[in-house]
Amino acid sequence: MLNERRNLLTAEQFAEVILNHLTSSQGKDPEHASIYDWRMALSLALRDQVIRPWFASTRTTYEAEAKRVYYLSMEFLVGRLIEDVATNLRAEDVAAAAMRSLGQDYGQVVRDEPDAALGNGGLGRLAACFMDSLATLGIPAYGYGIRYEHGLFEQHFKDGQQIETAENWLTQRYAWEFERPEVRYEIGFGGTVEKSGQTSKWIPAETIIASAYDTPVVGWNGLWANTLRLWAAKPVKVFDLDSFNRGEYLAASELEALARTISRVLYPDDTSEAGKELRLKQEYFFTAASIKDILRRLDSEGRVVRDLPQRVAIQLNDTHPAIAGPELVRLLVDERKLEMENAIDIARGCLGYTNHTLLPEALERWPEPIFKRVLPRHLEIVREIESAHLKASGSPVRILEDGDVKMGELSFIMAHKVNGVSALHSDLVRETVFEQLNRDYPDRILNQTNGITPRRWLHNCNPDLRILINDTIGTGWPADLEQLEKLVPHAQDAGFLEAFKAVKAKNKVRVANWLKSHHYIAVDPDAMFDAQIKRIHEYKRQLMNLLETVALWNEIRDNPNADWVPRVKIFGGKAAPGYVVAKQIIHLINDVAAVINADPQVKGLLKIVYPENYNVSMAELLIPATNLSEQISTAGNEASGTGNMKFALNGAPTIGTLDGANVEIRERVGAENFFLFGLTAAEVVERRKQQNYSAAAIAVSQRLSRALEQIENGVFSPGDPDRYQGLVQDLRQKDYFLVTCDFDDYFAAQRRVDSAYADQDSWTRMAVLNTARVGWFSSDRTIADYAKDIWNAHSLIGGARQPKGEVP
Ligand code: NTF
Repeated sequence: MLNERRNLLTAEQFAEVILNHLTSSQGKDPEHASIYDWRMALSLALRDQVIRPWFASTRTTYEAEAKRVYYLSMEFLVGRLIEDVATNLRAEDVAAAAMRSLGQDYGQVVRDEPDAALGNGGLGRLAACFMDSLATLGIPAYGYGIRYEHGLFEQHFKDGQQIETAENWLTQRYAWEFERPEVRYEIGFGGTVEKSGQTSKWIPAETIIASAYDTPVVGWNGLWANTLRLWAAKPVKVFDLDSFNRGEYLAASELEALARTISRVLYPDDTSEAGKELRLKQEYFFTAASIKDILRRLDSEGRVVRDLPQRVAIQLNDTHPAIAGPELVRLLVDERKLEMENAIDIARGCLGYTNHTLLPEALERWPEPIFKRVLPRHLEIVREIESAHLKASGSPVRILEDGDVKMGELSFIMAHKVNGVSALHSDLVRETVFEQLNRDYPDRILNQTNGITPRRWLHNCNPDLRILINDTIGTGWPADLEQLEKLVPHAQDAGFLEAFKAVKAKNKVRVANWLKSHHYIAVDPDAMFDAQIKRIHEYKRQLMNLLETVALWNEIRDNPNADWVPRVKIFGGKAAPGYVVAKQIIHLINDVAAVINADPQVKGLLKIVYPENYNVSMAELLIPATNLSEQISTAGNEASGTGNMKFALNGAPTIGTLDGANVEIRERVGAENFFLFGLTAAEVVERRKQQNYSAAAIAVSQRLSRALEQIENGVFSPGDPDRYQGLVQDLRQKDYFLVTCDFDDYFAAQRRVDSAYADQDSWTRMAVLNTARVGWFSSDRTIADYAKDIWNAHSLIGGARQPKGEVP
C-alpha cells in the first residue's frame, strides 16, 4: 500500500529544477529563452516530480500481484496538462512562485500549452477523466490509444462556414511523454491463413510497427501514477536505399509515409464512408498492439494465460477496440494452442464493453469483404465466436448479418459485462439495440452513469469558486465530491450568495475580455450567458436553440419596451467534415449572428457569439462563466452527456429535456432548480409514428412559422436567399429529431428562465444548489463502481477513498 506523500520541493528548489531544464533540456539561457522554452522547462520539471510515485506505483502493483485495468480507447481528449499535474502534485503554488521568481508569468506559460486534441468529444473526454480518477483512486491501470500526429482538425470560419485545417500539436515537442523505442510490436494486415490439420496460421501481407509512447498520469495528492500508453505507427523498414540510389527519392521514403498514415489523424466519429478501411486498420493497429503488450506483461510476471481473467480487466470504450476479442482468441488458439471454446471463455472473462450511443450510424458495422481483406483470420474467428454463442444460448442474434460484421453484437457477445452510461441510456440499451441479447444473457447489461473529474472541472478551471468552497466547507471535496452537499445550508446565507454571485461575475468578465482580445467581439458581462457547447449534431438540436433565438429577436423588436433580460447566446463546437447538415447549421448560426448582432434595435439585449475551434481549454474558460446550460437533445438520443455535469457543478442551472444524465441531474438538484421541457423518450417514439407531425407542429406555432419563413426567405442570407431552403424543407417535411414538436415548449421554458433570472437572489440560490448537489457525478464515483461491478479491481493506496465493496 502506498500512502506516503513525498515532501514537496520549496519554490526555490523548484526554480532550480526549472532552470536546469531550461539549460540542459532546452539548451537556452534565461536571456534568450522563449515562452516555449520556459513552458518546456516547467513541464519537464513537473514531470520529474511524477517519476517517483510512478515507479512506486508500478512496484506496488507488482508486489501486490494486483489486477490491472486496461482502458482501450480510440480517443483520449486530454487537453492541457501543466495545471493538472501541478495541482495533483499539490505543487501549484510552488510552481507559480518558482516561475515568478524567474521573472515569468505562470498563467501565461500555462495558457501557451496546446491542447492534446486526441478526441472528438464526450467519449474521448470521458476517457481522460477516467485516467485521472483511476490514478486518484490508486487502481493500477493503463490507458491504451493512438498517438495521432494531428489529432482532430482545427476549425476556422470563413464567410461563416467551417474550414478544417490540420491540427499540429506535435510539431512542438510533447513534454509529458517518454518514447519507448524498445516497446515495439509488429502488426499485420491482409494476407492469407495457412491450415495444417487443426491449426491455423495467419500470414499477413503487410506489416507495420506499433511503437510505444508513455505519459504518466498522476492522481490527486501525488499518491499514485498510472500510464497512458499511445501507439505510433512506424515502418518495419524506414528507408529504401536501393530506390534512393536509383534516384527515386520519393519512393525511398514511401514505406515510411504509408506506415505512418495509420496514426496520422483521428476520424470524426460520425462521418460515414470516408477512409473506412484505414479506420479499421487504425482500430486493429492499436488494439492488437495493446493486447500483445498485455500478454507480454503477463508472461513477464510468470503467469499463464489461464490466469488472465484474475489478472487483467480490459474495458472497450465503445466498439472501436472490439477486435480485442477476436485478437485475444487468435493469440490464445493459434499461438498458445488453447481450445477455441476455452479461449473464448478466457477472453470473455477479461472483457467489458461500454456502449456510448444508440444512433444506428454510429454503431460500427464492417462490410465483410473489407474485414476479410484486412483481417482474414479474424473473420474466421468471428464465425467461431458466433457459432459458440448460437450453440450456447440458442439465440437468433448473429454477428455476421446482411454482409456485415456487426461490432456491437461482437462486443456484447465477447464481454462478460456490458454497460450504458446513464440510467435512461442503459434502459434503452436493454430495450432497443440489444433487446434480444439482453434476453439471452439477462445479467450482462448494467448501468454506470458517467462522471467528470472535479480536479479539472472545478478545482482548476474555477479558481475563485474553489477558494470560496474551501473557505466554506474545507478542502476535502476534490477527493470526495459529495462533500459539496455541505454547501446546501449556505444557499440560505445572503453573504454566501453574494460571494457566489461575485465569482460568477468575475468569470464572466474574464470571458468578455477573452472574447474581446481573441475574437474581437464585445459582450456585456452583465447579460445572462447562455451556452451550448458540444459537437454539432442534428440530435443535439443547436438548430432549435437558434430558432428560439430568432423568435426572441422578433419578440424583442415587436415589444421593444418590455422588460427583456439581456442575453448572450454562446455556441461552440465542430462538425464532422463530411456531415453536410451539421455544417449548414454552423453556417446558419454565423449568418444569424451577423444580422442580429448588427441590429441596433436589440443592441444590449441579444447577442450571439460563436468562437471558432472549441476545445477542452475553451470549455474550461466558458463553463465557469455560464449562467444557463443548454442540454436540449431529442429525448432518447444523448447517451449521457458530461458537459451537463460540468455546467451544473460550476453553478449553471440546466434548460433541458429528459435525456441521458439530465434525468439524474434533475433528480439530484431538484426539479425546481432545472428548466425542463420537451417530449420524453417514449413520447418521441410515439410521435415519430404519426403522419406529418412537423407540419402539424408548425401550423399551430406562429412564432416558429415566422422564424422558419425568415430563414428560408433569406433574411439571414440576403446575398444568397435560397441558402437554407433545404434545411427548412427538411424541418417541414421530416424533422426526424422533432425540433418543431419541442419548439413551443422550449420557448416557454426559456421565458421561465428569463423571469427566474430577473430575481438574482433566487437565481443564485438555484445555482448554488446545482453545485452543491451534483457531487455524485464525480468520475471517482463512476470508476469506483466500474472497479467493483465490472473489473473486480482494487485500490492500492491506503487512506484513499476506496471503491465501495470489498478491498483486499
Ligand atoms: C458519447 N458518444 C455520447 O454521445 C455522450 O452522450 C456521452 O456522454 C459520451 O459518449 C460519453 O459516454 C460518442 O461520442 C459516440 F462515439 F459513441 F458516439
